[in-house]
Amino acid sequence: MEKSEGTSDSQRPWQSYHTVYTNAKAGMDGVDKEKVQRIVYEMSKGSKYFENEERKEAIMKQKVEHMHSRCAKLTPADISHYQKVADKRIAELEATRDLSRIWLHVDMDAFYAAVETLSDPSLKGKPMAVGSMSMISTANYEARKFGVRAAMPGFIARKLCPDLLFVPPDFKKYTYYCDLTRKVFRSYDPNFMAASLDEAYLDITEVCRARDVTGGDIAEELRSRVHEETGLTCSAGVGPNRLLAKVCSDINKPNGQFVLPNDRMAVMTFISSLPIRKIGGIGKVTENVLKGVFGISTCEELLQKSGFLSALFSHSTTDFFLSVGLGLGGTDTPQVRFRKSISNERTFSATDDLNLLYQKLDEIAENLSADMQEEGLSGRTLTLKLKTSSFEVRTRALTLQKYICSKDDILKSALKLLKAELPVSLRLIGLRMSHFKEEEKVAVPFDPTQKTLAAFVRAGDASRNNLDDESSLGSVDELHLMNEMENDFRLDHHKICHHESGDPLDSNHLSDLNCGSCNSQKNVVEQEKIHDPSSDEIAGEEKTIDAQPKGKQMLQLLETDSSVPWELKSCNLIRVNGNTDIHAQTNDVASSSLTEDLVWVDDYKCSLCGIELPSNFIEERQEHSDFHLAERLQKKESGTCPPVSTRQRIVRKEENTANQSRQKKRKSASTKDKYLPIDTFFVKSNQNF
Ligand code: DCP
Ligand code: MG
Repeated sequence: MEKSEGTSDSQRPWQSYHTVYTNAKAGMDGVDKEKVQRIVYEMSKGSKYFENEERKEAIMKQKVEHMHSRCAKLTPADISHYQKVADKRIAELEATRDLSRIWLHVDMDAFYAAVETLSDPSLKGKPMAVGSMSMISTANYEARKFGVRAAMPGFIARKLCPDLLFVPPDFKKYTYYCDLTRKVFRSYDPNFMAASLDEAYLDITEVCRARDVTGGDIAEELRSRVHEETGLTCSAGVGPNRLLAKVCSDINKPNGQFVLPNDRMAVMTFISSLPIRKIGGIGKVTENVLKGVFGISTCEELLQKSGFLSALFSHSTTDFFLSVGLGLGGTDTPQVRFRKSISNERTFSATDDLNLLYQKLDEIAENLSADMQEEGLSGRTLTLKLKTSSFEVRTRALTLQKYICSKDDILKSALKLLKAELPVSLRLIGLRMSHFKEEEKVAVPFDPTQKTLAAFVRAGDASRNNLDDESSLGSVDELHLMNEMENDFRLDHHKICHHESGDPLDSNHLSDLNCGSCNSQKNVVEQEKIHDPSSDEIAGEEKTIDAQPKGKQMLQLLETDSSVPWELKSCNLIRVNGNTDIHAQTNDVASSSLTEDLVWVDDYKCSLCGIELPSNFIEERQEHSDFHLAERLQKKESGTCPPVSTRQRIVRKEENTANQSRQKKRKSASTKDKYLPIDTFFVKSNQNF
């Protein structure tokens, strides 16, 4: 429908319906956005997915309003104080600017679709998508002209583009081509960082120096070598750091490149007018909040509003925003990391059929076991992740006395966890294993989608891997900054299995259980992160700022998925009530009693041991809560753990009232309903502010 003057917004409700697949990707510049939005709106209306999107939208609006009112309460004295804090931080960050390195980010063009076209040249020039009527993984550039894109359900794509051809995914092929591209990347930077199957970061400083050529020359050469080796095209960005290189690689897609010189003025000019959404780590929620509350649309405005940001966001988030405003990003090559968890999950059409659910669990256990055995890993903590038919995400953990890796052992434990949840209708099941044997920990190449506190402080870097935070067990985007509401699903981790299809909308639309998606993920942790000198630095800074007026806790809600309260999400344990039932059924299962014990005081400190972890370090927090979970279980098994009902939470004097109120709410919730729906919980949490 064309825009017509005088038509009110209420007559065009699709205009405010934004979902991952109404966002533009490369190749979608000329698309009639309003038409796409209307079709997506009309075709999704009434589905559970739609309801969930609406709920998330409402929560986001609530967040914006809350922050708005906090912002309005700032006095001139507050503003002046926080401006000084921000100016000092900007100067400190500026002092870390490193223009000595040349980074190249390379990203294959329409990767899966291009590989399929190589196999079947008859697809050339025709609009085509890889995936099914349920979900598509990617679309070629011909299809993108119609608004078709990754993460969109196929039946909507077909409506947008009636001639659209569908090709089922074939991960073996993608891995094969991925390996070919990586051989080329390695010849320019042996320590290149893979960010997903189709993208990588290369430090090309040395090769440029040795051959006395420019970054642009290397980009040209690398792209043509990739083409020679694979027959596929790719795009590249060259810049003084990874964050900028990533932004640059998207500018001239497909089959193009963009070079940003290693010059401060050039960087500042480039970044100043850059829309914030182009930055990896800034997704829909962050964009809406920054725009809605502070009127920030461009990176330059992040610096202009630095005082407000400093007043209302956590230190790490403010640092991230300021770093973006300065065009800073990662320039170092991080050290070897160790894998800290490994996971496998599957999305399928929602079902409560026990046989099907057990079958899925069986397959996932088998895949997880195979991955673990391939890496020679055995672990003790198994986490089950479930997404219900109404998109509620639950996770349950279990820690065993012995290390396991066989399918049978995994399945036995997984079944215990799943049975405790029945009856339930599910659309996703995942399993994650952590707590590996020390001697088995496998060093893996750095993955820029993983982030640690130390690395963040050093790098101020972000990679646009807008993972669906509900979609991958323990998945982390580079900054974990705010929760993306997107379903942008990318897993890499050098693993074959990477596919999202499934059933984002109501299963009435299409039910094909065999079309489910499957993901493997291996998470890593940086060695010696606790002793990183730069983390000491930030700790010092925190003290200064912690002395400032409180009131940031509520704002931290912004930094996680809108649909999952941050403190629950960070513990990755969603259950908020009725935990004792589970304990009665199995001694192994540690449910969310931990969420009642572990509170992130001031959104920084673990109430159980005092370790400091900012809220956006979701993976680290999850690992940390797993640790306490295991500890609790061991005590329980040895009979030294106090019963859940008599738990003694360490409430520090600085613990915020918001957390206390949440605790109260949880305790007073009906014991009949084991699970307080996330949205209900969220509303309740918000009422406390
Ligand atoms: N992918 C997926 N699901 C998503 C996004 C991507 O399965 N939601 C897969 C298919 C893509 C591949 O990952 O081919 C790489 O993702 P990109 O975002 O790089 O998208 P493309 O390479 O397809 O297109 P381009 O990079 O040209 O925009
Ligand atoms: Mg790509």
